[in-house]
Amino acid sequence: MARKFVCAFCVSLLFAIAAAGCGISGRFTKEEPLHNGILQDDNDFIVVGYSQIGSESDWRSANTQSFKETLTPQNGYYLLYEDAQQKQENQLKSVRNFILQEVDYIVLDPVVESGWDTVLAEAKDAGIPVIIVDRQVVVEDDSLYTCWVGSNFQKQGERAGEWLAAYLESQGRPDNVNIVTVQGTVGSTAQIGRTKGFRKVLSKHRGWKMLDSQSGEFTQAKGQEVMKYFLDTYDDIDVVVSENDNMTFGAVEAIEASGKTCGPDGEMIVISFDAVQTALQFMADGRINADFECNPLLGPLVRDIIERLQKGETVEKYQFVEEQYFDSSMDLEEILKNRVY
Ligand code: GYE
Repeated sequence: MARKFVCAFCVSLLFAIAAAGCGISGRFTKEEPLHNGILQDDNDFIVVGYSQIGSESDWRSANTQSFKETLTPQNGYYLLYEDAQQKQENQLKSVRNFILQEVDYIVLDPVVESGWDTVLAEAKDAGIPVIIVDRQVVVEDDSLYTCWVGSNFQKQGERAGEWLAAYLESQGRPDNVNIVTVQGTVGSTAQIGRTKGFRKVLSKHRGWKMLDSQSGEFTQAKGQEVMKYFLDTYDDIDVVVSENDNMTFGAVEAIEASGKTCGPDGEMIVISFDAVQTALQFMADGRINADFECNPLLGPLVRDIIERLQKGETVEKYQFVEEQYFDSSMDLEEILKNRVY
């Protein structure tokens, strides 16, 4: 299925490098597609160009791994993987390279929502279906991409707000709290949705005051920096909403370094998003209160979409994944035993 260009040279070269590195030799089947460094029959492979945002978080690593484990030669795929290091300009370059290489499908996880119209129109003109994953794009013409699969970020934010309201009540605490938000990459769907969802609940509580919101770019180092600034600036923070786990790790470190405490027995309530293993461990250790899951395992869903498209079937334009939440009242040791990311 792969088109002429990518295959002959790049793919065989990359396989040759991989084969040399693994010490593979002899005759290759579809499972081992090389013979003397030459791809046997590139028509056997569906070539997917995958433009990933970066490697800024544990969530992102689990997401990348999910694609790399699923779109394998054994499953009939050749994956061209590009890490954009959180820069849209890098993603635009990757997508254009995929178009030049005449890949069969493009999978795009867009760092921010805007600025994709031109490049997606180029993909459409080249006849290459684009599957958007995780974050979304906002374009004038929705037919520029085939479909999207990912999380309902606004729902995550709303659930976080509702959890806070119920928690304050269960603790007999007054509905009178000062909140700060460590936001994700501004303009990304994960930031927009989580912020909007939480603010929707906030607007219903007169006693909730949002003291400040600043971006920690979804990274631990920036999360720590932003939290340190909040702690230096405000001495009456009751609740920290951190829009992903890695920023939360940094924020908790900043809180503890300042001599303050957080978590169910601490002075500050900490709410996080993603629910990766390390965060649930933080929760089990009493350092954060609640975490709203974001499922990174999108590889198999995209494989399913591609397989349906290959058969000429139509796919739903938007597919949301199922998610739950965790808080410190749960049996976290038990949950951690089965947690895969
Ligand atoms: O929450 C964060 C990551 O887009 C859902 O990006 C994703 C977010 C996730 O870096 O950890």
